[in-house]
Amino acid sequence: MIPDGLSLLLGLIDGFTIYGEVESAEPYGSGHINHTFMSQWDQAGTKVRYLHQRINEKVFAHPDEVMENIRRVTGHIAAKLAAAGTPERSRRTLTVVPARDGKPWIRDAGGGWWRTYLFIEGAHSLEVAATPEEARFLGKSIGFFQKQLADLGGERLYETIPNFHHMESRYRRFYDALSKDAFARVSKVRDEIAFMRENEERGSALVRAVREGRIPERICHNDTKMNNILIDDKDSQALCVADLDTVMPGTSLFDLGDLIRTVTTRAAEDERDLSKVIFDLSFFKALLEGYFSEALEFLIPAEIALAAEAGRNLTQIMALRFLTDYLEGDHYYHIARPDHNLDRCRNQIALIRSMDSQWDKAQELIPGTGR
Ligand code: ADP
Ligand code: GN1
Ligand code: MG
Repeated sequence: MIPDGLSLLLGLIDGFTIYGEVESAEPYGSGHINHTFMSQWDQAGTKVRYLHQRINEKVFAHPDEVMENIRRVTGHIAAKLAAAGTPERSRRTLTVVPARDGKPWIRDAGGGWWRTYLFIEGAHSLEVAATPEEARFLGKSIGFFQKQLADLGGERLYETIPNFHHMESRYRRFYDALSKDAFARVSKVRDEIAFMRENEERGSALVRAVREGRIPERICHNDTKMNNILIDDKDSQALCVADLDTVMPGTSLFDLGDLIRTVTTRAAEDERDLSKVIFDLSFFKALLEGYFSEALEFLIPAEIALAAEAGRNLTQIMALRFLTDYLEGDHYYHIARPDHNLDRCRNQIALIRSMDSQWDKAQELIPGTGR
């Protein structure tokens, strides 16, 4: 029998540089990609928790490169926080707990890759934003994150997932899944396929802007959906940007776009009642204000001008990826029910339609467009 994730973890957990005795360990969080666990330890009478993850190797072909990026990025942010005298620094960036051999991972018996972080206590994440104020601080936290990494020196970071937000290559894969129709699902999704075809040209707006050199490459997070941002229970402000596997070269607009996708509607990403999937201009406005309060100082006008387009673009790429995964038999995203990926795809299409119905008003909220 293949051991489950928890058994694998318990078999190697003592290999991390953690003092004391492990008391319990259990699955944790609602991410779609890695297998995440939380453990509790007794350290001379103090209870301390850790976060452990088995890196998804189907998604990240080179976990050693993922960890090298994370080591550099978290080291850089930690040094900046220290230089600024920021309190509670180990709650404000992820801290990798190395293995006893000094490596930032341990391999399990099946070849899987495990890592450990300090568990950030007294924090939570949101699945949906409830108020414009939340949208504002979520935006600000990503603007600040990008700003902190703007001066990371040394070699270019590894591309942990090549062409991650490259719409044209995502379309190639979609057409491939369509022509194979390996799970006989194409006939069930005619409307969604038509939507994807109609929007293909517009969808490559960001890719074209990069290719033509109109917007610069920057280090960005690439996966800024809101549950990757930890919020302090004490003051309800953003505390720490987590889920750093995809921190790599990209554009500032990938991060802003994914924030817009997840923060500007009060509906969850897999909400099936599409009448609830509404793009809310007041959330969009607050999100932009928060993000630009940090990012305006380093962005160029061409990036700022594409802000609304970025939100539409990242929503479209997610609709396309959910649909492709559905056609390919749901092998990428964790699903909790049949048709989960199709529900997610329909939800994202509904969000794009809602954005489109308020497009001119959204554009007017972008700095420099004559409010
Ligand atoms: P996935 O790649 O599967 O999305 P994440 O790295 O996002 O996995 O982790 C899953 C969830 O666990 C996150 O959404 C976040 O809320 C929480 N989390 C991640 N890292 C920590 C940490 N160091 N301390 C506390 N909670 C964390
Ligand atoms: C995945 O890892 P997680 O759950 O935070 C995905 C993102 C998608 C998101 C959609 C590495 O994010 O690109 O936007 O699901 N991450 C990866 O919910 O593919
Ligand atoms: Mg995550």
